[in-house]
Amino acid sequence: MLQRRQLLEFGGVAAVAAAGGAAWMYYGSPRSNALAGGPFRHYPFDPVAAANFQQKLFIPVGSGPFGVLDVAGPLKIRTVAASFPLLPGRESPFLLYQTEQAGKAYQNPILRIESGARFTASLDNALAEPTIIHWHGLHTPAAMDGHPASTIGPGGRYEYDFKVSNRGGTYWYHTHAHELTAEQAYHGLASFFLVDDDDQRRLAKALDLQLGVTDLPLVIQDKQFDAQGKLLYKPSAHEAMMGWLGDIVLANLTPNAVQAVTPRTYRLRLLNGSNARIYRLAFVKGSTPLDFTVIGTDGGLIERPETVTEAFLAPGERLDVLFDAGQAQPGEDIFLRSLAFDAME
Ligand SMILES: [Cu+2]
Repeated sequence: MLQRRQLLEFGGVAAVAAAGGAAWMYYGSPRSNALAGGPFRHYPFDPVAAANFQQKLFIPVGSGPFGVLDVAGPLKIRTVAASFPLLPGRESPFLLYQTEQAGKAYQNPILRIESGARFTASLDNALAEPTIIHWHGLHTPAAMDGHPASTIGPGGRYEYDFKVSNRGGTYWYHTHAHELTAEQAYHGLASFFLVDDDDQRRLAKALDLQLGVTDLPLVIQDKQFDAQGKLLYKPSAHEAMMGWLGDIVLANLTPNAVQAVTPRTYRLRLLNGSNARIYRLAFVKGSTPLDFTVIGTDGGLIERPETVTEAFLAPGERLDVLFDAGQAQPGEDIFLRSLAFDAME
């Protein structure tokens, strides 16, 4: 039962704000470092210390890592072993989905496609181990779903071809390799799959939202690193069953991220891409929780927006929220935090 306290004491993904520009910071705070098995080892990335939020939040652009790719035809996707500097200046082995479109290269692209469109892609496995892609949340025929039984070996290829019948919303894709899903996803094989439709466009127009500027996909993940800053993954038998927890919380692969914001409404597409950690998210100014509005969940936009001051997000779940950064004065910080909770209540 000692394990249980470890979940509870976790405090934050943090965000943000200052003024004319405020800032978002995303941090996690395992107050009891028991979950990392010792004192915090990676100064200056201690997720509890607000002063350490100095890394600019990674925000996707039109190509490159997590670039937004508006699907305009069949894609050739390759899984490759690569490296990525998760902790600044420290390369870590990482697994990536690579693809190209119109002369631009992407790694782990944020795929965006119109509801009702046909999605066609081949997956080439250039890893030394088996893999397969699962389209999380999308309604697909069984053979297109990336079930672990469809796993392909090194050098193998899988062809996907299905109609995107879901309505607009925030979905995602990730590895579903038989018995390797947790480890491969932890090492990078996951990204967003955004479905657009008229409702989404009306919302964006009404609120003047722009993907990558004021409409921000935000994947939250906890990870552990070794002394060299390389990703650490070696669950004990118990952890293999209960889930591997990290002691650094990354927002869009950025540790202790901060983002300047202006006093206006932002849409955040929150995705819990962690292996096992549940977050109880709140936007906090000082010790005051601020209002935010839930507009969508795993199935797309909800019937009626709901204003709340906190929300739970379990692994794999998405939450589309609107947050008014005007709740902070110029120069003030707002933190997106994960509050402590008792998982057994
Ligand atoms: Cu999934």
